[in-house]
Amino acid sequence: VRPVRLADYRPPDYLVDTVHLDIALDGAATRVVATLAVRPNPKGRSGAALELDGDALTFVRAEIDGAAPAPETYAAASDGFTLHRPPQRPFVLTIETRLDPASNTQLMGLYRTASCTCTQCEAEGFRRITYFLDRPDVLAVYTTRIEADKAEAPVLLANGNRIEAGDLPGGRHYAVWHDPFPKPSYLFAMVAGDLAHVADEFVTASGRRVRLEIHVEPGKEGRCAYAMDALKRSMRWDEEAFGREYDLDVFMIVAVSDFNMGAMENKGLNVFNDKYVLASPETATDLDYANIEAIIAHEYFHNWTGNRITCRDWFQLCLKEGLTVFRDQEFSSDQRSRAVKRIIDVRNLRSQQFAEDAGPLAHPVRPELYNEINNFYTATVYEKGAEVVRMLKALIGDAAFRAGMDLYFRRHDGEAVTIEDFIACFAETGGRDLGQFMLWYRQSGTPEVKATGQWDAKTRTYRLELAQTIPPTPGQPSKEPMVIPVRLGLVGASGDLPLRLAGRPFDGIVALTEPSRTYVFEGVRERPVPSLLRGFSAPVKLVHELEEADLLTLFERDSDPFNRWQAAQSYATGLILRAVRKPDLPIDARFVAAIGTFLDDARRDPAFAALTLTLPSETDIAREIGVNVDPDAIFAGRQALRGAIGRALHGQLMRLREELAGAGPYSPDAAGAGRRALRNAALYLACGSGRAEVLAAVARQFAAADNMTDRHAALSILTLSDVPEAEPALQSFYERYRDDPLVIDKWLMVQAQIPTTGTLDRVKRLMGHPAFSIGNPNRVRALIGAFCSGNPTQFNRADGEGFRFLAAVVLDIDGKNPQLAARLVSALRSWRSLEPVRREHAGAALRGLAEAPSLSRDVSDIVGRALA
Ligand code: B3K
Ligand code: ZN
Repeated sequence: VRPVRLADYRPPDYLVDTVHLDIALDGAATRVVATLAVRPNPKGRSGAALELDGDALTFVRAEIDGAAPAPETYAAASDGFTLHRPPQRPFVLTIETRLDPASNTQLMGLYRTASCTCTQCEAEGFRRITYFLDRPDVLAVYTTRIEADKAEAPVLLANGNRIEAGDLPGGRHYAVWHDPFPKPSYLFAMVAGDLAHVADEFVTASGRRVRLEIHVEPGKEGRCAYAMDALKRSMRWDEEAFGREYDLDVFMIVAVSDFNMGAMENKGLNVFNDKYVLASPETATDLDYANIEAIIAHEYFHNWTGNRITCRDWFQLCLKEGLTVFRDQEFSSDQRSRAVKRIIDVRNLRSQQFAEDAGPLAHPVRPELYNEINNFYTATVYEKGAEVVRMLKALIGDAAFRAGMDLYFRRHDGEAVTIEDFIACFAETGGRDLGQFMLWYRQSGTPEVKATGQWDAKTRTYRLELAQTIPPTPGQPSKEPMVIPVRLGLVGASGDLPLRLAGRPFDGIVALTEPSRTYVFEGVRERPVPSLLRGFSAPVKLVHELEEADLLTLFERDSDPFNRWQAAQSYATGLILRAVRKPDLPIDARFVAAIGTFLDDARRDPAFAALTLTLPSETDIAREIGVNVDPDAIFAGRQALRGAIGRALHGQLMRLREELAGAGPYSPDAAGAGRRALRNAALYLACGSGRAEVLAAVARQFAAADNMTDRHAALSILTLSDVPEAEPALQSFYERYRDDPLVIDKWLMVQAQIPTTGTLDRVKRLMGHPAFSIGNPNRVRALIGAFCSGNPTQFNRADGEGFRFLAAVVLDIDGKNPQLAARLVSALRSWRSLEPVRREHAGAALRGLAEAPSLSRDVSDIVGRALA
């Protein structure tokens, strides 16, 4: 395969103004008639052939302006349709194709899921429905007619507003939908099936009434209330925070059970993985609720950032994704606790994106080359992409940022644009040159910022030197210095010291633009502890050697909650690293004592306290170590710290848990969720003591919980602790929820994460369990994904069995669903940082995959880059 390069971008030679799709669902002989109003693009090459994309299509016939073209004037194959000499004026091209949605196991294009027939077109799925200029810079107005058996598919949905519907002979019926907003083909969607729905209404700021519908499998209507509420809050928030109103008469969400990812922002008809719609206290955890809120918001926000203004080409993916993640993060921050949300997002950024950026799959936020675009829906494009927008806001200030967004919406509504177009708006409103800032889009790798400081008592100054380096990454051996916003303060005995920098009051942020720079703060009357990178103001690795006493000062006194949390994490990380290197040394009692003091006050902000009590993960520690990683040693080191805390503080932890016991029924709100998070974090640590009465409390919580959050937390503590109580709990959990696939996913997941040697066999056994299905992405991710990405010791077994298992499963899945298979392989993205024995096994598994015949482009791209 030849890679696609950003540098090769050319405008399309033809444009399509309108699309009429006539889709008659009829089992394996589903008929699609597409009528396209085509015209030469004044910006394209005149006289060029018209080459429409296709993928696995069966061609039936074509017409140009109502007449069949001569056979030698066109070519139709399963992977494309070419008109050799198209008319050099507007013309109407009609093409008929045949499809079989039921045999589409890729879940791209038109496919069958349990309750309906639905579509997924992003990135290149529309070409699996009909021949088209399947690229985001071809915007057309779509009218969709769907015809189906009325008993089988009483509900017929597509983008836009419904303009017509009626019955047909033979028990069939039809509906016609029209979407007045020009859109790229990747935003096309239709759904037909036997669905139930809940409806509501939203009145926009300007007084327009919008009908809201959530369509689900019949019987699941009772689980949509939270999603609907989140949708209405999202709609209001986008009006208030960004001045964006919804633009159609109806907004629909459809929940489906077979879906390759989280959700899809099709215009007016979002299609969701049912996992991110359906929730009830009995079946969903607080985390599920938070994810539903964030993803409902994310897809809704795409209506402006992605749909009304879209990407010129797929290299610009972060234009819509990074920006929309930033927007959904801001939404959740406003709905819940900003500090807590920030910590959760940074934790996720570090564990996913930093890991990606440090390994062979590293790529810039805006890649310059791809073999398979589906492999670029990554943490780098999404999460680092959001960080870049966040830095932009920090650098130019809130007001200029908002003005820049307003300008972007005004200037580019209805267009397909680039990152340069986006950034130009902020250069204008912020009144500054953002040339150097563009490096954030071009340079991959996580910059390292090294800080050294010195206080001078005589001159009352504090000299802070910041130096940046950016590690080499694939294809980018050397880097230029970036612009790095560093929010900071100096903390004294009674909190933040008032500072002056270069003779002026310091506003709390510096922008490092050189390889290194020294800042001299004035008026520093006491020895301060620097609090750097407050709020995680840039996606960098901060290297700042602080004494443990200084970390404690920050933990106790920093005005920035993120850095209070960070100080505790850094301290704990240091202790675990020490335990990994010197397993025989006892754990530092000062840290444990500080946690004890902290517990006295933990009730004030339970959600924050829960995060503080959550020890750095094994993956965090592995990233910190970087080379020759031994996951077993890391596991043992982390357990040593957990054990020390549990043994010293179990009484206090269990009392705190008692005091926080909720009164009244479960509610998924942030306050309740925070309380439960703290109780369960305390229980997990207390359980590290190994004491019988703590274990008994976990087992009681499992049996008596009135909500899934507490029941699931208890089950996961039991399984992680490898105690005899785990098996009966797993058994009873299964019996209770066997008919609820989304809950059974949790059952699969906790088992996949048990950190003991029997787990691989267990996972293999579970693949044969009736609850498992290799064709369903949710089941595969819950069992195999959780094992490979969420069980460091067992996936990375020293005998290599974990890697060989992954390779075998990937080969099996690749034949059916390449996107899903490719996702699984990325569990090996950090293989080079393993110690030599494991590294050898992992490399062999990758090489084995590389040699397999008929590998999909998706998997061979990931494997090829992982081995490069
Ligand atoms: N835009 C979709 C992701 C599509 C992934 C295609 N492989 C969901 C989202 O980011 O909102
Ligand atoms: Zn998105």
